[in-house]
Amino acid sequence: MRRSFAGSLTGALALTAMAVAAPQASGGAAAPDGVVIGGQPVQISESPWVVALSSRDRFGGTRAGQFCGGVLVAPAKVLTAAHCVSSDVLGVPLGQVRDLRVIAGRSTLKATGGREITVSGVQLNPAYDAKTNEGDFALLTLLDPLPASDTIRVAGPGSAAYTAGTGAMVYGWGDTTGGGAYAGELRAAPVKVLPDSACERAYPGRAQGTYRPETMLCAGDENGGHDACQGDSGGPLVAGGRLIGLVSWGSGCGQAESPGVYARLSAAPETWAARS
Ligand code: 4AZ
Repeated sequence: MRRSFAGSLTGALALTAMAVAAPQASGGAAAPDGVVIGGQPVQISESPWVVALSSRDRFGGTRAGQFCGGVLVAPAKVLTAAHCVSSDVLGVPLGQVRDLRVIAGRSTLKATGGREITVSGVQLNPAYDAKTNEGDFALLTLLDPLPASDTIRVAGPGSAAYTAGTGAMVYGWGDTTGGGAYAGELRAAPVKVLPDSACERAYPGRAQGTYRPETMLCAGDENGGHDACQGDSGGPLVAGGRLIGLVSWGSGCGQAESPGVYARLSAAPETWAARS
């Protein structure tokens, strides 16, 4: 049983360690069909703005050190979740992680294509609250820029893309089952922006965390089966060709009554990404 952020972060770390160890012990487990939950493999060339956050030092080499997702919003700027660079996730303070990198242009983590670029700076959203997970944004600066054509634009605050009922896609290399089966290839799952009331009902506070519509976005599948999961955090939720959310938190994965909670891009610091 997984709780929201604080509990799930510890879980994410433990599950990541398991996922790293398991293929070595078994000689390579087949990846179940899922993800992200209920997704399909996608080519990175079709969504070049999806990147993986990596530290082999902290997470081992089996999955190229992948532990979160991110999104290229400018040639040398990657948006991710603030909680992804917390010591809860990293196991040590950020300053002690010597090999924090972004992997771009690679669908299959263990392949050698694309580029691995050193993260030269990390800015936390000044409004991020680690207790409530409000404003779950961090901006990474890359040592070397990527092509401008690989970036994605952010939906402006007034955009219809944030409206309940909008179809969206969530991308990641995370758990495909909710049981610690991590995807070796980038996957994407179709979800819908849900009314804030769906997440307010699911996460009224107390043990599950609290949904705050000003800074969070509710998305998923009313019938369950399509969702983000552990390891997808920081990755993109895209609607109408624009970034609308970052995978942030939730209770379990793919359950109809517990939708995914995303950091709402309209609440990100204004100077962090080009909006249109
Ligand atoms: C996590 O812990 C996590 N089902 C991410 C997304 C969701 C749940 C947990 C949403 O990274």
